[in-house]
Amino acid sequence: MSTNSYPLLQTVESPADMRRFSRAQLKTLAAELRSYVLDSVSRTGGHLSSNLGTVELTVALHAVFNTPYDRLVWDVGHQTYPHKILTGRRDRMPSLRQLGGLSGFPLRSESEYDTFGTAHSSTSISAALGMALAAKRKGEKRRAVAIIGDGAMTAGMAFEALNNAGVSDANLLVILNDNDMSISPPVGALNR
Ligand SMILES: Cc1ncc(C[n+]2csc(CCOP(=O)(O)OP(=O)(O)O)c2C)c(N)n1
Repeated sequence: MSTNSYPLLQTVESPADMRRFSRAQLKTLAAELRSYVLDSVSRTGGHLSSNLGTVELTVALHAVFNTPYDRLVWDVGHQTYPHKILTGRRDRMPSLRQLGGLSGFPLRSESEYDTFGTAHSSTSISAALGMALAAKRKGEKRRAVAIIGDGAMTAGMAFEALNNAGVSDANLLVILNDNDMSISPPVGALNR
């Protein structure tokens, strides 16, 4: 992959680099990031559409929050390729899902930006709530953000976590990525 096609993206070794960008530059960064995801996934295979759906969201989250001090918890984790690319793993994308290469999911041993190891769906709110409560007990001002899709949102575990979060005073943000698509078109009453 030629880095010439990604002049702004290639300057981002960690999210702190992009926090200096103007809003217009962040838009350009998102466009380059989208191309980079397309280019790399077309070579390695892997999840494509879910990652195309999180490009702008990932740029926005890393621009607004002070990651890795603030913690992002991606539900399932199949949509974290843009996150991996912006958090120091861009050049390792050709090794995605290969032996010894980058995991296709968040992996705590891979990066301090991967706060919670996933693949199983619907765990993010519960995990982020635990992180938020732990931060509160320790008097730390770090934020916890769960990002969950409309498919993952249909599971009981997500509702247990919401039930618990709603009565806690933890500093937790839950983002619903409601793109009307699960592993296939969504079914059931909640979607409607
Ligand atoms: C417990 C469990 N069941 C099933 C799956 C398979 N699975 C992977 S992604 C996915 C759907 C994800 O849809 P959504 O949460 O809407 O996220 P999107 O892909 O739209 O970002 C499912 C069911 C899983 N990872 N874990």
